[in-house]
Amino acid sequence: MKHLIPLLGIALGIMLSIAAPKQALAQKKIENPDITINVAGLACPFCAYGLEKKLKKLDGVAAIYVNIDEGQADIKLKKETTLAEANIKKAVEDAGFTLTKVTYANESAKPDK
Ligand SMILES: [Cu+2]
Repeated sequence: MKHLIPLLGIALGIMLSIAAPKQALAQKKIENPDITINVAGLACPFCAYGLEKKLKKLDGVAAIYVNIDEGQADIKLKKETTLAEANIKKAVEDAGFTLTKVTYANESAKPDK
């Protein structure tokens, strides 16, 4: 009976490891992202998926592309919207990671203040 729980854990792990990379692969690379962020702690497709989910909830976000190898995420915003660094930071931290850098590729994505 004692070994049943680890076994269940392994079975669940296998199921998730099959499902998660598919999620990650389903991501579409973003052409000309408005913002690129560097995130510390991204290790696997689960991380990428969790981060993507949090970032997508931010107002104005149209698309996210997480690159695990580079430790980066590209953000595409909806037209005529801006996204403050503080909001990005909060979403990244809520997902369990550390924001190390924010690069606004498109200055119009940056709020005035
Ligand atoms: Cu992970």
